[in-house]
Formats: sequence, C-alpha cells, structure tokens
Amino acid sequence: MAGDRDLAAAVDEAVGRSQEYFLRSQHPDGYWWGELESNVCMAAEYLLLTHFLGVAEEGRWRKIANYLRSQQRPDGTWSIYHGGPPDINATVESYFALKLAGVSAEEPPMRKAREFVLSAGGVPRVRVFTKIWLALFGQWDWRGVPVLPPEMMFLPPWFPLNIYDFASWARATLVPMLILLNERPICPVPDSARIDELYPAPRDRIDYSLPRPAGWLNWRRFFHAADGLLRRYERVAFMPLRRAAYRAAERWIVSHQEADGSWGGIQPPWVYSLIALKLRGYSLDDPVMRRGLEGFEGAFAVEDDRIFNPQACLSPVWDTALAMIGLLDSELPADHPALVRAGRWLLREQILGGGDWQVKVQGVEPGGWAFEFENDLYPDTDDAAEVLMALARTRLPDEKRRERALARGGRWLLAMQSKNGGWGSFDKDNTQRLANQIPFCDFGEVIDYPTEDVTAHIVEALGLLGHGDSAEVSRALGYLRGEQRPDGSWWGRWGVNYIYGAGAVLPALKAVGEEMTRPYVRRAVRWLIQKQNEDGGWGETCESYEDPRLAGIGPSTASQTAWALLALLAAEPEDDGLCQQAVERGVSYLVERQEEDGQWEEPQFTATGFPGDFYIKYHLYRNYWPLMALGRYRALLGVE
Ligand code: R19
Repeated sequence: MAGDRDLAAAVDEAVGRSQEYFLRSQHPDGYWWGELESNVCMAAEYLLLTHFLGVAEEGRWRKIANYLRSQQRPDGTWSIYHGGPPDINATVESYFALKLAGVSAEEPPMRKAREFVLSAGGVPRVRVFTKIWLALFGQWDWRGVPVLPPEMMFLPPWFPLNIYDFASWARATLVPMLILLNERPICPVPDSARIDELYPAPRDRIDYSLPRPAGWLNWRRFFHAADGLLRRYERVAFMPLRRAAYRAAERWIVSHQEADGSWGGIQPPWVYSLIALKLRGYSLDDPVMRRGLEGFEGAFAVEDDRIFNPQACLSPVWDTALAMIGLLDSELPADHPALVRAGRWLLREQILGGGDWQVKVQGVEPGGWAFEFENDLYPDTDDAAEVLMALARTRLPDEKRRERALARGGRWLLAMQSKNGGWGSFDKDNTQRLANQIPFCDFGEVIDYPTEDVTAHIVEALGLLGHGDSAEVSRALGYLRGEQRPDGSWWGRWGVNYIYGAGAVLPALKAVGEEMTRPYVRRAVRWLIQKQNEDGGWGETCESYEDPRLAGIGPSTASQTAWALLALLAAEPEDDGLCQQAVERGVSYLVERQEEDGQWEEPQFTATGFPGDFYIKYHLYRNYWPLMALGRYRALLGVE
C-alpha cells in the first residue's frame, strides 16, 4: 500500500533526525543529560537557605527572583506542574522569597498571589515543610510544627519507626530535621519581608496547635497524642541522652555526604543538612559545609545571565541509559563510537561500594547504579535495570569488563527483590506504612514500597540478561498480575501515570517470553486503544493520581504517546487489526509533530516524584521515548 510506504519513509526520516539530535547532543565524556524541571519551591528554598547561612549574594538573588517571577501565572499563583491548579505551598514559599529579595507586596502580581492564599485559608493551610521554612524566619510559630525526638537515632533497625523504616529520601531528610525541629532557630528578616498579610487573622490570634486528625483510635490520632507527650518530655529530657542523640545525627549526616557535596543527590536533605550542621556549630569554612555549598554552584543549578534555578536532582545516568536504548532500538550499530563512549561512561558509574540498602540486604556484592553523577550511597534498582539493558546491547572494546559489570549488576538486582515479588527503588521491603502516620509526614511518599513500573523495568532487564526463567521473575510476574487494575492498566509510580505503567509492563512481559495473546495482556491492549486521542496520540494529566477516572486522559504528548506505542508494539500488533491501526495512528502522530532539529515539543510534566505532591519534567523525555517507539516500529516492519 502506498500509504504504508509513505509512513515507513516518514519514520525513516524521523528516526534519522532524532538520532542526529542525540549524536550531536552527547557530552564529550559520553553521557546525555537533560534538565530535571520541578517547581519553584527548589529556588525559593535555596534563596532562604543562603539567607539563613549568611551567604546571600545580590546578583544570585536577582536571578532567583527573576526565575520565580517567570513562573508566576497571570492569576498571581504558582503551580507544581504545567497547567496545574494553584498550589498554596509553592505560592507561599515564592511569595516569601520574593519579599525577602525586596519585591513589594503592593505589586499587582503579589496582591493576586495574596488573594489566592487567603482564599485557600492562608498560611495555616500549608504543609509541614513550608511551615518549617517559615518558622526558621519567624513567620510561623515553632509550636505549630510537629516534634521529632532526636532519640530516634538510637532505635535499632528492627524497632518500628527507626530511620531505616523511612524511604532513602525521607531518611536523609529526617535526620537533619531531628536537629532542626528541636533547636528551633529563628533567623531574623527585615520587617518588609514579613508575611502577616497571608494570615486569615492577626497572628497572635492564630491557633498553632497541630490540626487534630479525624476519627477515633487510629494511628494518626495516636501519633498526634504522642506529639503532645513528646513536647512535655522535652522539658524534662534526659540531657546526656539527648546530647548523644544529637551527636549521632551529626555523625550520620557527615558520613552520608556524597562526593558532589549533596546528601542523597537531592535538594531537600541537602539544604536541611547544611542548616543542621550550622546549628551544630560548623563554620562555613568547614570542608563539609564548603563542599555542600559549592555543590549548588556547579552543575546543579540551571543558570544563565537572567535566571538561577537549582534542580531537585540530576538525571545523567537515567538519561544516558534511555538515550542509548533509543539509539539501539533504532538500530544504530552496537559498536557505534557514540554507544561505546556512553557504555564506557556507564561502566565507570557502576557503584562498587556499600550504602544504606545494605541494612536490609546482606550477602551480595554492591553493583548498582544511581541516578546522578556522584551519589554512591543510594544506587537505585530502576537505574540499574535501564543501565543493564543499555549495556547488554552495546559492544565495547573491553567485552570482559562489560560482561563482569552485567553479571554483578544482575546479581545485585536479584538480591534487591522484596518479599511480595516486586522491587522498590532504593531499598528492599521498605513497606512499613506506619511511617506515613506521624504528624511530620504530610507531604510526598515517605516509604519506598515496590511498584509496578520499577518491577517491570527489572523484569525486562532480567529477561535480557537471561534470567527470564528464574524463580525471581516468576514471583515478579505474580506481583504484576496482582497489581493490574480491573480496566487492564497498571499504575505508574515514577511516570504519569497508567500509560507509563502499561508502557513498562507489556514490554517486560514480552521480554520474558510471556504469551502475549493471554486475556490479561489483551485487556491492557484494549484499554490503551480506548484511550487513544482523536489526533492519534496519547496523553494523561497529573490529576489522574488524585482522580483515577482521569486514567489515560489528557492532551497528547510525545513521551506518553511513545509509552503507549511501546506497550502496543510489545503486544504483537500484527496479529490484531485494531492494535495495528492504533499503532499506525500513534506513529503518524509522532512523525508529524517532530521538529526540524529532530526534537519534539512537550510543555507538559509527564513524570512523577511523588504522586499528588511532586511532578517532574525530564527535558529529554520528549526525545528518547519517541526514538525508542519509532525505532521498534521500524524494526518490526523490517521482519514482516
Ligand atoms: C525513575 C528513577 N527513579 C527511581 C529515581 C527518580 C528520582 C526522582 C527525583 C527525586 O527528587 C526528589 C526526592 C525527594 C524530594 C522531596 C522530599 C519529600 C518528602 C520527604 Br520526607 C523528603 C524529601 C521533595 O522533593 C524531592 C525531590 C525515574
């Protein structure tokens, strides 16, 4: 058919353009790395941090203020994702940072921001983290912040609510908080920066007690009561014990700083650790503090002559593995110099030392990969899986070394499997849900339970490494079957949302030789076909996390269209007319929307940090996922 030939030719051209884009944009060291965009809290909090530490610089503050203003919408509010609803935390933090930077509350955009905050109930309605930031500068009362007893440092790993019950990111945040929330410092700000106008009533008439959770005899209520008791204990605390707890927290912090100066490679534990160490008397010239501050200077921030915006986290390992997979799927030769350079870079990134994950897993050599450049304490299974898949398909001059890395990485992944057959990201069996119930935890996830998307990526990698028949994979398949939703889709923990889940699971099933004609697979296929948009693409809004009726619904985007295609292409579309048709329309959608330079445009946020609370736009998602989809489509055409 002429139409088919046209589409095939158009796909060839699009693949070529995309490959050229990637070959052009590879860093000379071998990696690919795009911006990880999140929300304005990162920049606002960094500005507040520099004020707290006394290292503010006028030029830097101007750039941060420019950035914050550039993200403010016409209604005066800030959101946490493109096109999302106003977010009271982001709006209060930005507003306060801008006032501290000298912006007048009388400017029309600031007045509009204030109107929104007041209409949403004012400062008392913000999350605990935002209250802590305000309390640090006298703009919230420390009485209205939950307490965390530093003695938690002494709980052994088998005791409920010890620090290893919390997810890696929450743990690294919690430990400095044990110091912060008990020291309760107040750093002065000029009167012009006060935010009294964001309160629903005069500040001396505000009730600062923690909101009492609803219900009767539940854990939230229990911990709310415990908070009151702990406050009383504080007055009579056994001081030698408390001092020892502080020292233990301090030692934990210092021993967990990464080579890039960060903690956990992510912004929140990083800024709180610097504040905690300052409270412990560390001076700014202390090497730990210096490394910590300098880390924000280099690669971590997006900066030009107008703006400065620290990222939440850096994604070079993730981006590199996925870009390589896109190039391999589109049949760049396995020994192409770009792939060799990238492969060798990834080999150097393998983590051969220990980390926090060893508290739960013993008896296996380290061998994972982390998300970032130099973060050796927190390798994650999702990165390890994608890296292993990229390396398994690349040919390197030193094949022995590549094979050793694959074997070692595979063993590490197998050892990280949780009891229920799935995988969490950073730890095994990090499933103690009690952690969610303490008053401090009102934002994001604080545990790292196994999820469908991560498990699927690992199953796919294990299939490629020849473990498809293993007991581990069969337990994982049981877990995935159990998590499938009645409509046929899977939830997406780190990508938005059910399309990401289905886009991860179907290729995994295929990779381990699952029979793709089985009814549960076809249910997923039907669901995807049903969610295809008129324009041939797929899209899904971040709101689907709060309202599952929005599963698979939203304006089409390049990355989500690619995920749907990866799923359908794994499902043997050639044997299913409707599926075949959906694939062709999806492929046309991508081909027609590619830009001259080989990229796609995508303003939407299609990735997740924490469902409901934190979303991410990976700037390369719009490019490598479509390259994979088009590459696999073309490869499938070739064999027909
Ligand atoms: C898949 C690969 N993933 C397994 C890794 C994804 C990393 C995403 C970037 C995470 O960045 C973060 C992490 C934590 C926070 C927090 C935070 C929330 C609650 C607590 Br308690 C502590 C910290 C806030 O912002 C973050 C950003 C793609």
